[in-house]
Amino acid sequence: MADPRFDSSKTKNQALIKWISKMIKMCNPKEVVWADGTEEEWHRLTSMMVQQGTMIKLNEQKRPNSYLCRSDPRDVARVEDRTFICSYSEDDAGPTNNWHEPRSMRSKLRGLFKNCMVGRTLYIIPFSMGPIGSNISHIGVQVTDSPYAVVNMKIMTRMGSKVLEQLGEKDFFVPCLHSVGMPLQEGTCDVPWPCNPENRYIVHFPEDRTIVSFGSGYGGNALLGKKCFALRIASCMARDQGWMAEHMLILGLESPQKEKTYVCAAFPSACGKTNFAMIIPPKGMEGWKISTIGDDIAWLKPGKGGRMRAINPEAGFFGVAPGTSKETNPNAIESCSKNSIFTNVALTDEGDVWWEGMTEKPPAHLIDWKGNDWTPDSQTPAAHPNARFTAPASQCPTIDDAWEDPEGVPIHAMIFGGRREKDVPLVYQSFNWSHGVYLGATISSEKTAAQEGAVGELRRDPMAMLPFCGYNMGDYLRHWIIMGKRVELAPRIFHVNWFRKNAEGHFIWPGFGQNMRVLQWIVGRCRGQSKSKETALGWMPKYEDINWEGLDFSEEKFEELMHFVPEKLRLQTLSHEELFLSLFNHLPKEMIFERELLICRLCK
Ligand code: O2Y
Ligand code: MN
Repeated sequence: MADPRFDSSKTKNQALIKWISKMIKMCNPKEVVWADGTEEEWHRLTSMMVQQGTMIKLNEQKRPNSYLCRSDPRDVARVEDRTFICSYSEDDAGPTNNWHEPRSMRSKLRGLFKNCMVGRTLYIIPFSMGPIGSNISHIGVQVTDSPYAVVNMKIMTRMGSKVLEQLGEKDFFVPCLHSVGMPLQEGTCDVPWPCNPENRYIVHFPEDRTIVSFGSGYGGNALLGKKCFALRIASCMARDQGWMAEHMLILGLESPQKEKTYVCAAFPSACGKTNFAMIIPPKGMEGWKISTIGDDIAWLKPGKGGRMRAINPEAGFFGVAPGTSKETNPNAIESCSKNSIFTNVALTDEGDVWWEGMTEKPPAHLIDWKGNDWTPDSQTPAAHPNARFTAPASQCPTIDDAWEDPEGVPIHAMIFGGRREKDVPLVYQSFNWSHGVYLGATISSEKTAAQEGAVGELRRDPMAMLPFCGYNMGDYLRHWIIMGKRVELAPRIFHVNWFRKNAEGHFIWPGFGQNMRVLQWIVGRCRGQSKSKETALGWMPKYEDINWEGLDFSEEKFEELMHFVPEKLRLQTLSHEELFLSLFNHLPKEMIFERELLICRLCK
């Protein structure tokens, strides 16, 4: 017997009907609603959340059609120690993932989900990661009791009836089950941000391609299309199906001669990825135009022209607010100027938003992210450091004309970035694909005071995928090696480091828009137009190989920026051993050979 709460006539996909019916029976919600992503739904749900105290409508004149949410202070970020990969074998998850045996995990989750939506509405969100109909895109269906997740998913994905049409009767979808984990018993009042911090589980079943998330309403824990699907599950699908799911931004560069080049780039967190995706050409490079495809995730598949073709599986930005300003990233500021959701930022007396770094001088009075009065004398930040804006990518002034092209854009270069104050030069190019994979596999950042461990200690984060690869990192690196052979024209691979400091502790490189000069050299290398010299690390630009028009940067400073001490790097190279040893029986031999070759090149 069909559940009377569920209108199954919306789809003919029997697998979907069966799964949803099962979820309804288990979660036992008060009602079931298909989410369609329409404007009518947006207004209905945002009005409801304003009434319930979950959202505050911002000043319509200053921030049209936009809302502020304050989360429970215990629910403010992804929770890596509560994130699990439940593959059949522990070896398949590998030593860098939190593995849990799948049967006992399912049983645990069944217990948590039993009646977890009592008194709440269960929303069904059919969504497409990537342009609907693209052969690089994939479909998911999220079941959730969080209206906050529904309206964020409207911005971050393509959702609604068009997706159901695309799914058809038989097509495959990724089931994504989510609950805030706080049933609403009759007669009890709801809280503005329901969650269950004591029982958080962000769980992935790679073989079944399913995701289950319990207890958190925040970001990557609740918007399941993002890290859970587009990276952890998609990385497994990509391995099995011959494509790549990467934690990479995608941007386009058009030369003054109107030649367009697309690049992908991976950076560890806190390296200004969104700023780089929307970079503004500096003085002296006005003839260059940049365009944005995506700021966080790239799906790449061998395609037309013998190149990797990339799409951004997302439709919006879930950007870190603090530090974003008209000076650091005017395009991000414009992107969230309307139709946006702000989470854990501060509220101004005029009904607009504010966060640290938005303006040089903070307003005299604010309501902080916890709902308390705040003045510049307050001892705590007005916005949480992980406060976010959710904004439609279509509102980005630099959005690329081809950002929704179902064929994807052809990728000429891949860039891996590290955050290194010492030792590592501004830019160098790998000698070939397997050397490039080695560069990506060994990117590292010095730990900051905000991270666990000693300040300055190196944190290795292969391809910036450590928290996001759904399977064994060794197999993942092997997959990279294989994919380079699947295309005639594999992307050229580069390593950059914007963060080098001098003896006085000042950044040597100005960064931000000036990074365009490095991008110009990279484009030139891909097109056989830029010169370079061979070094032990790879191909490097000489001073005269970089375009310095409009920037006063001496050759002496450039030498300081590019200098490296072979002996020091050789010792650091030996420290790659630790990660490589942990992956030993899965690691492709190319990684060992590349390391040995590098050590030989670094020897006198
Ligand atoms: O804390 C969260 O849930 C967000 S994490 C995030 C969001 C947007 C882009 N990247 C990330 C990340 O952790 O890499
Ligand atoms: Mn990210």
